[in-house]
Amino acid sequence: MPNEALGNSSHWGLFTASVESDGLRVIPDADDPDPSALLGNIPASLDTRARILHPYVRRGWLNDGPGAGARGDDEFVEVTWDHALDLAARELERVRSTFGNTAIFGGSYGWASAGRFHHAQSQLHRFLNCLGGYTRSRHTYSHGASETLLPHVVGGLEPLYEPTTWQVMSEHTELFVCFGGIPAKNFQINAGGVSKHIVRGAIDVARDNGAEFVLISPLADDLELQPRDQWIPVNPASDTALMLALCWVLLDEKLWDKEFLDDHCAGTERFADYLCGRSDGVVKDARWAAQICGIDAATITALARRMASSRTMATTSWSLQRASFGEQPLWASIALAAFLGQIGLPGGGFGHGYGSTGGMGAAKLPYDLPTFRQGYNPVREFIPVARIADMLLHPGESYEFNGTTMNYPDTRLIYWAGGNPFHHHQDLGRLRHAFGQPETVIVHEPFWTATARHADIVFPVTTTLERNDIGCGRFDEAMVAMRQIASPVGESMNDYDVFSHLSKRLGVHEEFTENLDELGWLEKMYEQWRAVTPDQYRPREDFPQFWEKGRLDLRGAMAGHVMYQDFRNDPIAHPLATPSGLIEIVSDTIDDFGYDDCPPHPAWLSPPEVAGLGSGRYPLCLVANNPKTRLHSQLDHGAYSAASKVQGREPIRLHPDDAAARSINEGDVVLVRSETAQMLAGAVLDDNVARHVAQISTGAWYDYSAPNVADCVHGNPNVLAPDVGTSRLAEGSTGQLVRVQIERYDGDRAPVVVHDHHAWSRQQ
Ligand SMILES: Nc1nc2c(c(=O)[nH]1)N[C@H]1C(S)=C(S)[C@@H](COP(=O)(O)OP(=O)(O)OC[C@H]3O[C@@H](n4cnc5c(=O)[nH]c(N)nc54)[C@H](O)[C@@H]3O)O[C@H]1N2
Ligand SMILES: Nc1nc2c(c(=O)[nH]1)N[C@H]1C(S)=C(S)[C@@H](COP(=O)(O)OP(=O)(O)OC[C@H]3O[C@@H](n4cnc5c(=O)[nH]c(N)nc54)[C@H](O)[C@@H]3O)O[C@H]1N2
Ligand SMILES: [Mo]
Repeated sequence: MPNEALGNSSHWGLFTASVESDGLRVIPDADDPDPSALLGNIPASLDTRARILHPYVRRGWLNDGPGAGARGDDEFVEVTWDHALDLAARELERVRSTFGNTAIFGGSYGWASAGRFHHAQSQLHRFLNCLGGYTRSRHTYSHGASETLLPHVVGGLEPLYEPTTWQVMSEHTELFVCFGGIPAKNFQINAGGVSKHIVRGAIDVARDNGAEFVLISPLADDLELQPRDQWIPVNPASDTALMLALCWVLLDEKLWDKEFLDDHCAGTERFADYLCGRSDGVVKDARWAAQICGIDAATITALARRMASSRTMATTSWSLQRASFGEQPLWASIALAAFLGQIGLPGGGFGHGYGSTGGMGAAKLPYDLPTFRQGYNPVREFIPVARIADMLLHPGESYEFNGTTMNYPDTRLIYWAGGNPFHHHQDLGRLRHAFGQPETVIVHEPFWTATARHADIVFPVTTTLERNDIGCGRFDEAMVAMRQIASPVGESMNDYDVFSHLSKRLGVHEEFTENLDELGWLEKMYEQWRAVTPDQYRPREDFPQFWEKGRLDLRGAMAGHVMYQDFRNDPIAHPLATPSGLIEIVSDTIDDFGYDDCPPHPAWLSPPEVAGLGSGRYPLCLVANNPKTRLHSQLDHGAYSAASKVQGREPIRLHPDDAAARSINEGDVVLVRSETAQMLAGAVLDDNVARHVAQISTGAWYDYSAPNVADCVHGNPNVLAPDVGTSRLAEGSTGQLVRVQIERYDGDRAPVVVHDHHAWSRQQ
């Protein structure tokens, strides 16, 4: 390959890279005002210790057939591509003809890599659709509770996909009240790419225009605090109580916008009865919330008054709903914003996920992007995404989801490409057991992740550095040529080529490939997109010109968008798509479901994550949030991620007083125990962490090489987190919070071997 610097894109930004004698050199894009430090992980893409270099088949499966042996603990046998492809094709054919396409689980949730063509899930889904379909998964780990709840309350997903923009807020918002913050670590990222990181700059402009920020979070660094800001440490999983009390103050002091509530909302009276204790005998006043939230009543009252006297944006991070009864804080925040009556005003109302990604609040393009079509999936079966282990362990059993009684399908074959369930799912011990159930597991991965280690057939695939693609995110104003920089590592192939080979063996080659190669597809996707893009925005450049130029600026982004403006101005002419056409503070639909874990209006249900905080066997609440130094588990072995580790383990932050009470010093290895499992981590003392709270990022690769020492010796918090849904309404993931105890660990020092496949194999 040439060693000139070529353009590329990642979920955390544009860069150019070149292969130098001492490794890959990565340079952030010159036009990015705030490039991400995560680019420092990219050279590790080519690290052969972590890469899968050949196709492999698990010994037990190869010798004794589907289902045999111990998935995850068995050794792998290197095979030729032809052999591996023959085995996979035969097995797919056997499962589909014997059990039907429903028996193939192809949900394959995960972020994969940037790039419109080599998007691993699209590749897999198109391939499986050519074969007659697959059982899919619905919604996300990011905001599964929101995706189910929002249509009931506001009639759609506008808060997630078309929120009021930063441009509007930086001009108009006087007070940002940020539940869960606007974490700078998170707005580095946007799915599909982010050519310009604009959020930090937008916050600066808002501040210059006089905006003030109130951070409500157990962690002080969920916002880059300035002297005028206020940090209100809150007990994890208690925000709903706080929001209810804020509503109560607004009601009690008649600061609520009665007119807005009357004209735009359904159920205010019943909700007010609940706030005042008329329905359950408990007044949700500031004193009540103070005990639950760990905030004094005067602070709550003062905050409510301040919110009522300012143009206020109340935003909840997605993390709030990734916990037990995760529907409640989001719903309560909408009720709170409705009480304030600023929904639909520029810079007022509620937001959900500002800062959760770099795209949230960036201007959206009013047209689609080039797409690799997935085709039609005739299989109707699906699961809410986080019910994967339940599905595998309980085939045929019924469960509730969003008002429907559903049955888990009987999975015989799992096919995963572009995700890492042994990163993203909860209770990984249970997931290992669940992955032991089906007859066959096929995984495409560049790296020896725990998911690859739980496969029977492992196909080594390329990273973006080793292929050509088109890069563009949905809130992005640039489309870039992602040019191949390096030769495929080992024997790895593009996902597309693996599926092309399989489709030939299965008789659907033409349907899957349309007889096009990589560049042929890029040209087709680009030209199809150009043809349907509205005239005024259509780029002049044809594909060869675009490819030569390397970059297009996309036009038309809706920088001045205000969410629900039309509805606010005229709710009769522009009703919401809810049964009442209004914001449903009370939902009769949800009422009819009769779920005690998701009542018909926002309610305090006392999540186990916060009940009895500071006492009992698991006195601490561990915040297992998204990582600062990587994207999920991706490139955990990269330089930037590796530099954060403590004695090679994932850092866990504790308040100095909580550490002192446990004789834990900075840099100690600690044992973290939950009801579910135990793991090792490396202690960091930090008073940015509230009392009785600890924090560890997700994404340390699951290292189960020394089960006599701990379930994970590296620090993947998903070994600890219980595998329960938010509620029967959404069945969303609850991985954000888990109750733990932490102690200094002076025992056997099992090394972390997970990033080096040779070291791992020796350990087995
Ligand atoms: N406890 C806890 N758990 C959580 C969360 C939490 O807050 N707390 N957050 C959750 C959230 S919001 C999310 S979105 C999930 C994220 O979960 P995932 O999206 O599953 O995590 P990633 O590490 O991004 O996994 C992507 C995988 O795809 C691989 N990959 C990259 N490019 C390619 C490619 O081109 N082809 C193929 N075949 N593979 C590729 C990568 O190597 C990586 O292993 O985690 C969830 N898990
Ligand atoms: N660097 C980086 N950025 C990322 C990602 C990544 O892996 N790395 N992942 C991306 C993805 S897929 C997603 S979905 C988003 C996730 O976006 P979020 O879900 O918003 O992100 P998290 O970091 O999990 O949580 C944000 C903060 O919420 C706070 N928090 C947790 N529980 C509570 C609570 O009960 N109450 C209050 N008030 N605060 C609480 C925590 O202190 C935490 O730091 O991030 C995206 N951005
Ligand atoms: Mo996510």
